[in-house]
Amino acid sequence: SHIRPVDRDYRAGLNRPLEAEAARDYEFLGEKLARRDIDIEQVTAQVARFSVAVPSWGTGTGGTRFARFPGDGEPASVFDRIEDCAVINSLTGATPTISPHFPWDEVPDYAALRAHAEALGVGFDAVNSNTFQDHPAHAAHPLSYKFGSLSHTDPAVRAQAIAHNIDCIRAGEALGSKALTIWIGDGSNFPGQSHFGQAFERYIASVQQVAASLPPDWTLFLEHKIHEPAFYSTVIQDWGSSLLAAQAVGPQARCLVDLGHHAPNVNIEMIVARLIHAGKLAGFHFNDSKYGDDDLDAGAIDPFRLFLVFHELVDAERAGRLDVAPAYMIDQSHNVTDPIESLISSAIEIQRAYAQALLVDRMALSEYQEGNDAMMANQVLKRAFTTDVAPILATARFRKGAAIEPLAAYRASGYRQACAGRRPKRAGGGGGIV
Ligand code: LRH
Ligand code: MN
Ligand code: MN
Repeated sequence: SHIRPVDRDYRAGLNRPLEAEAARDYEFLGEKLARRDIDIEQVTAQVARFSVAVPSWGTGTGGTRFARFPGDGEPASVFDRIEDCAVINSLTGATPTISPHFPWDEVPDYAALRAHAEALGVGFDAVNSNTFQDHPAHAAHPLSYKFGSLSHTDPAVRAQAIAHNIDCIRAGEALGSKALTIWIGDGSNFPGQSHFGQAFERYIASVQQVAASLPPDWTLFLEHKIHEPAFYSTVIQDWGSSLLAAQAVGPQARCLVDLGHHAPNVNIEMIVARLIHAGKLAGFHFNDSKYGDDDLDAGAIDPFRLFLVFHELVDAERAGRLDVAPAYMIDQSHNVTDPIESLISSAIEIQRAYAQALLVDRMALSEYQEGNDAMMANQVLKRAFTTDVAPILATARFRKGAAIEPLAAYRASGYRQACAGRRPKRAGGGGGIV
């Protein structure tokens, strides 16, 4: 390939001087884990199978509503975004799919886009609809979403939003996707502005119409978020509303957990456990946050929480309580870093949390829980979390021909500089994800 990081030989060349040390670190960790009755090869095999989708919208520099500071060589089209994803996947070996967002991703020719992705070794994950802003340039959206979309008081706006979601399903079918993620910004800014019950019922009725257009092997992911853009009330503000809606819509609808979409201090890992109990967990939008929907890099602020989420998932999986494999996606806004570097690092952090969760001594934990030994139960988790699993991640990457050190390999490749030469510079200014 003309894209250096996508070239297997190029990566092999960068790996060569690192191989011996990586092997020694791996062997040493293997001995230590063996003393804990853990077979490192089993862990590495599971880690190697782990993957997380990259958001197409995360490949460009994000921004806040105050400003956006674009970098050089940003992707200008969905074709460029696919190339960036291929770079991330080639280096990490952990991100074989991209999650598109419509109409942000403008696709002139679906078959051509699919072929472009396949040639670069990537495929498509859940498609995302966008009825949280107006699209004046698009003939399919003549009406405004200022006062909502799927829950709008005006049936014509609801019909437009429903039609857009169905269009997204059709687009996803053309790309080989199997899920549609719906997040709406619908809500209110003033007490009294909106009738809570009626808005929720309108939302459910709309989503039922979208669901009626789903192919049988598709899943509908309903994503909740506590607030923003609405600041007084939000129609799908929490996992309770999401679960009620998913239950009303039927078996194809499930609840997606974006880690940034909860009130401060909420116990997200427990929400995960509850959704598993209900058989309604769809998957995740991974990111990290300090205050709200910050969309910071996964694991950057609170890696322990990320670990605790995976602990619940591994626990449920081992107990045979996961009816379907959760969908893992990243959803971040990269404002001060090269988005490719953030996505590489985030994919690794997510994989790290999974690897750590695989090390939890579940038999011991369960005994301490039964015996109400709070201290030792916590120690079991801490022991797994504090194990340095980096050699497992590096070995999993090396064995599949990815990079032992992805970030260093990315920088050495000069990929961004090469992009700067061939991609147009994009405008800065305020606001928005694109
Ligand atoms: C909303 C959200 C949702 C959108 C994405 C751009 O905050 O998390 O997933 O589709 O951001
Ligand atoms: Mn999200
Ligand atoms: Mn969000």
